Amino acid sequence: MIKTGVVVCGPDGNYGPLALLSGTFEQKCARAAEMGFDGIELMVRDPAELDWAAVKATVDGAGLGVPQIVTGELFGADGLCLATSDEELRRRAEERTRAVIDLAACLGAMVNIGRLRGQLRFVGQVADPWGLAVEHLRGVIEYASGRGVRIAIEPLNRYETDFVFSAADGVRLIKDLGYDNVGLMLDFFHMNIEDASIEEGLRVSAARLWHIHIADSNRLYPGAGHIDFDSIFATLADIGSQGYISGEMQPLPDPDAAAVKTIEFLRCRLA
Ligand code: LER
Ligand code: MN
Repeated sequence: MIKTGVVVCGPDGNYGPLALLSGTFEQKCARAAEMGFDGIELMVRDPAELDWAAVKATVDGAGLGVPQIVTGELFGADGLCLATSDEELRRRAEERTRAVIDLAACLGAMVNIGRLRGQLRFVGQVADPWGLAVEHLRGVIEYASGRGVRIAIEPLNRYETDFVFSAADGVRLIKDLGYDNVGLMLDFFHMNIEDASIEEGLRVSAARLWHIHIADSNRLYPGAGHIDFDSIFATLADIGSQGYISGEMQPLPDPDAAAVKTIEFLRCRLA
């Protein structure tokens, strides 16, 4: 069964351009529950800024699951990344990522790694930059494994990263990493740019597809752009996809209206 989620910024601020819902974190969680979402996807920067027990009490009190912690703002807001030749930056990125993994263990969530993975151009002039980037990811993945936390690699479009663009690239990275606690999350916005066929991308990754971000081609709420969701949802049903489909998009026309449009869209597609 597919559940519905929405990306929400944690109580430590309103950073990151792709979170939905308005008000305090408590109000956002209440709104998500009222709208009918099964869970919220927590956008974080620094877990040390959060009262973990209060976050857990808020989501539990609203009856919401937390399928994933989204980590893009560790890079976007604080410039942290794992694949880099800058040893000090990588040390700080690993330290912050371990804290996110600890928070995820507390909330029973996965941790996504998109822009946080760094870039091949950051690892310097080496014979095998992909291989070195893979090595730079191992430390936090092994830490997550020891904490019983799953890591979901997110392919991103070419304007946000320089490796792992398509679902097939994501499958290759998971295979090269070789850990059971590493899977794939796919984002329809990025797939619309990078995958020759979104349906084929879903099929090739089905065995390790753990989570989906939904937005339309213009990164607005689903239905506002030109993606053919009829065919995509037929494919999801055909491959027996489980997990969450979580709205991650521009908060337009406003953060609440975008969430309402998303849950209405998902409710009729998943009925
Ligand atoms: C994160 O989930 C994502 O999709 C990125 O585009 C954020 O920059
Ligand atoms: Mn995404």
